[in-house]
Amino acid sequence: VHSRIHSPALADKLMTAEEAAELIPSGATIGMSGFTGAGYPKAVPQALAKRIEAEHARGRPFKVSVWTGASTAPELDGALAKADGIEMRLPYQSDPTCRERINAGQMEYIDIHLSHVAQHVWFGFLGKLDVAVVEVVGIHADGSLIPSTSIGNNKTWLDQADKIIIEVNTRQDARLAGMHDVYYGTQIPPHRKPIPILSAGDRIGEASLRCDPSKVIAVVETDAPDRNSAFAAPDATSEAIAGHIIDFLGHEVKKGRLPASLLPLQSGVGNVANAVMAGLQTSPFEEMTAYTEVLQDGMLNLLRSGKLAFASATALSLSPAGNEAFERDLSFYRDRIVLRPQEISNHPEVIRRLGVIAMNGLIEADIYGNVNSTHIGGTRIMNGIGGSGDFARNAYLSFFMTPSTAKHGTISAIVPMVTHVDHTEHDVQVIVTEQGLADLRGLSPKKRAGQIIANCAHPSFRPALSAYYDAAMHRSPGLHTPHLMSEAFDWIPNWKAAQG
Ligand code: 0RQ
Repeated sequence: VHSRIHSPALADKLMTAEEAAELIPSGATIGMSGFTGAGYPKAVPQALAKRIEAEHARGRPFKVSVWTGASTAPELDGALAKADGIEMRLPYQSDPTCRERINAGQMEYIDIHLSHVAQHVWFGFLGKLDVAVVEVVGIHADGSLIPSTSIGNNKTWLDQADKIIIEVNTRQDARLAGMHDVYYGTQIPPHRKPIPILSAGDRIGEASLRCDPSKVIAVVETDAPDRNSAFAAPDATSEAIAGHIIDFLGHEVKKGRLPASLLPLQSGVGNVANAVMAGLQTSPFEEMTAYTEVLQDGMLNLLRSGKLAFASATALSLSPAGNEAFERDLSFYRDRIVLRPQEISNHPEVIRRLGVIAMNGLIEADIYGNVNSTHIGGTRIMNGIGGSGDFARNAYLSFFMTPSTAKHGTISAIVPMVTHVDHTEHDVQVIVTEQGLADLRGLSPKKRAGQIIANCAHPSFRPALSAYYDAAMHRSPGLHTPHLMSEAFDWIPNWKAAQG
């Protein structure tokens, strides 16, 4: 009956999600599985949200802190946020209810680099982890766990938590077993050793997650699919962005600065990133590889067509159609995809060694190349920095891409000074919009401003940006990074539009 649970000791711990949720006390810090809508627990968080609502109805306070890999889904972040059950949340999230509560000051949120999360827990920086709630696709006879469609921070949660709740999801394909590579060689300083990944496909660890059975307090069976959000078909804007990036990569190959098969690709979340991958389908590059954190439909199609030889990630993030295609040809993809813990998929050492080509989205960039990926109007969080900082700083080449305007052309993505900085001018090499591409390598701040305004800003905002820059050249006290501090933020209609 319990065909996925081969450990009798753990089969004995089977119970309902409601019974498992009863074992989580108010005030607990919970490490949940889940990364960009893949491999998150489907039942226990919802049962916990119901319990929290019931406690609140009785006038009793009940909140938990939630750590994850990255964003999850309405069944986890959404349900717990709606129940007003989250005291503190980290790291990346993209749930509308969470966002609303964080921005209303009702929920604490800590936005940290995805590669930092596990090590900060190991260092003791974040305090104690009480419970791990982790989705798996099966349990081996020895109690080790077959990971699901993401690994994220699961290794750390299982090792560090006092207690463990396992969700065995029978809807996830059992053939995922063997696709994972869980590295147990990470130490904390001063005992660290090099991480022996020399190419994107190297396997350095174990196929399953170790789990101390004596810590397991509940096993719950589930049968629900991942969130699997659909992607928008590439539109003219994202196709133009993809076109500029592909032309630029071709140029770099011609100049001898990139090999013909490029270097391992990293691609961020969202429609634009997906469209760039779709654009690579008709590019001249062959035998490409990917060393990334999320693997979206675009990359899956590149694997299928043979353009991409191999992809390393920590999570799948597929549309329903993408997931169907994945499961249909799982034996094909198994040989071409490896899923790793996010501390490895996003590890600065490996990203720097492999020479990753990073491509991430932005909310606004300023004329000197500082990038804001997370805040609207300087005060309201959108999602979080995710892995973009891990990749941008350590990449061989770091692209940031965006439509040149937001909100139907009323807001310029290019501004005099970003209202929040996630990626400093030192970590941003190429900015791309549908208007064009600014190659900032080797340019001083003033030269960068010229490129960004001329190539990336929308024509309707270019005159105002140039006027700001010219005024700053006349009146700025310093002329290394010319600015008018009292005017930098009241320059365009951005402010008013962003308050809406
Ligand atoms: O909101 O849909 O309500 O209009 O922001 O913007 O243009 O749809 O772009 O989905 O690629 O997201 C930076 C948020 C871009 C994303 C960000 C509004 C805009 C829209 C989304 P609406 P788009 P995308 C790997 C890497 C950080 C993490 C990261 C992100 C919404 O890429 O979260 O890179 N990145 N991780 O209208 C007001 C502006 C705006 C604006 C955009 N200037 N002012 N609103 N918007 N610009 C993955 C992980 O780490 C897990």
